[in-house]
Amino acid sequence: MKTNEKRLKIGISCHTSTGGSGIVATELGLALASRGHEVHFVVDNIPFRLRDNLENVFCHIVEPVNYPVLNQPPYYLAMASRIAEVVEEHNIQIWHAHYAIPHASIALLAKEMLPQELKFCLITTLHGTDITIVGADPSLHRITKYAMEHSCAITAVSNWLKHETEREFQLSKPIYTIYNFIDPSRFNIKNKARIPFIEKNKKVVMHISNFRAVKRVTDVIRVFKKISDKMDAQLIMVGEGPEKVSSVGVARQLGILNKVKYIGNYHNIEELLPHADLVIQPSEHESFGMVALEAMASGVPVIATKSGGIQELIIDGETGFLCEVGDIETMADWAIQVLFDKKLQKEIGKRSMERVKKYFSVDKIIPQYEKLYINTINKHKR
Ligand code: GMT
Repeated sequence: MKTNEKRLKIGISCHTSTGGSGIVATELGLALASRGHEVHFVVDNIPFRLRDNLENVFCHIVEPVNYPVLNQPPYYLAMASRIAEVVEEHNIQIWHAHYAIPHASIALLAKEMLPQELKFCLITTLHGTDITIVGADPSLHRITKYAMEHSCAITAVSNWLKHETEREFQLSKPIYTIYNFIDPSRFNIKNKARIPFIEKNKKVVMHISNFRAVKRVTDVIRVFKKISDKMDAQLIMVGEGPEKVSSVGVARQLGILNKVKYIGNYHNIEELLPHADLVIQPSEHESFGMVALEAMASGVPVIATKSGGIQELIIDGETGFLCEVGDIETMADWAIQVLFDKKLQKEIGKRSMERVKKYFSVDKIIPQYEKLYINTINKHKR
């Protein structure tokens, strides 16, 4: 089947908790649906950011059987079955798997189960830790490579991730870079809603993540200690994850726990971000840095690290600051400078918003996915 059709039927599988890959997959689905495509999610739960009840968005929840003989409910197999059913029922042309593990291999299994005339085109989007940590692990290296080799097209969220994947897996096919995106109009909030835990007359420093080791959340606390030695400030820690305990421990040790608020996951991040004077994301590496993008879209300066694809987003000194991983001193110096200098804070915020609009807005990125879908369908005719 050749297609010039404007309206595509697209399936999406992704992680549904607060990670960046699930957020990107959900926002992509919503944006595609609002451009008239029919979008079917097959997932374990309603995705974290699935906010609108759009006419052409469908969410199929996988419910694996739970039987005592099985030591775990066979979720991955149930998901493959569900994808095959959804493709058959709705005649889906493209399946878009987000985060190689396990979604690309699950989709391949679903494809294997379908008759020739229903075999869909599998697009796999690599998000970062699926390659750098999980897929690179010896236990999963082979299946990750297999899933990528058998995808009809592969995308990565930055050139850095594309090159890392090429280096680690030596694939025989190209990887296309398609950056993370946001809708700038959602982030350009003029009237800030009052938020009870944001204290007036204090500088507000924020960190947002899933508190995994790669996020180096204790560095955030150490930088904040230096900030709070110089000015009246509060630190808002947004998210949940395994390193939260150690960050609380460091804040207690440094005697600043009363200035740090842990608010857990927060749904309307676009309402929260405008209250921040600064966002600190000191990750070991970020393949793109979705949080930094959202902060920039809100006009908030970001301090991040010179590591990974985030260097394709932030121009050091112009639209934020990039420091060496673990360099608490330099991060604190920039933080203090930008927090004291309202003019600098504003200039960086303004340039950041412009950069986001120009290169990372929904209008710039979604057509790149649409083009890839259509080219892939035309290349892999059913
Ligand atoms: O940040 C995480 O560890 C979660 C991870 C995910 O897959 O959910 O985020 C990755 O994907 C995001 C969306 O493409 C990127 O913006 C993040 O930079 C990336 N995280 C890392 O590379 C550590």
